[in-house]
Amino acid sequence: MALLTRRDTNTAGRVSWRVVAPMVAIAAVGLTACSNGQEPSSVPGTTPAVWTGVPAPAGAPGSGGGPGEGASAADRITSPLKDSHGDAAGTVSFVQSGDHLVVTVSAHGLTPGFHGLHVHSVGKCETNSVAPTGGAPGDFLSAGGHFQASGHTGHPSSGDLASLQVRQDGSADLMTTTDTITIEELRNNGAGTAIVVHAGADNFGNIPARYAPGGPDEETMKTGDAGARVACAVLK
Ligand SMILES: [Cu+2]
Repeated sequence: MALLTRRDTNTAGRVSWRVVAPMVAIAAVGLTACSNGQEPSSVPGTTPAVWTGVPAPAGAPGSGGGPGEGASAADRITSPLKDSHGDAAGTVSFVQSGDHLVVTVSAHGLTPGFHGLHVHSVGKCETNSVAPTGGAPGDFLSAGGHFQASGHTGHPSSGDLASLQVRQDGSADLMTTTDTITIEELRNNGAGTAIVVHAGADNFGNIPARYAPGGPDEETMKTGDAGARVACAVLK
């Protein structure tokens, strides 16, 4: 039990301790009554964890609440993911935290395994749609190709992100960071932007020369061979 005490030293040099905040003991009794199985501790730094320094960066672990808590609206995008049936499939958030973005994805209803995850260059998430460049329709092809920040042309594309690993129950949670795009670039792109979850894993163009002596082909460089698009969120 935590009691706030004060160290006193009398004129003879003897040290004594006395309780100066008995209310703390009452609060501790209240905690003991909780049924969450956690025991209160008198040791600083143990459960519950408390941020005692400067405010945590927006979106960082320990900043309180969910990612983006504390960030201004200008520094944050939060959008609903939808699947190929048009149903809710989770949420995504992008929070500018100094010189980088904190990207958080929470998804459900997906196939277990790794899924390619990228920012795409058109802010449209339409099922059974045609790509801006034409061709046969497919789910979320309306979102166009991978997003490139102004002046960037290489691979990986600016909007390529760490892959989403889906658990056996179809849900996934990911927090990652990137400094290849900014909130302003996502929000101010002329055609808008979207984040797309692909059906398959992204190989990031990493095809060994023994399989492709001439290097990965154009299709691999475009998509990382991540295949069809299974979930999408417009970023705005
Ligand atoms: Cu993609």
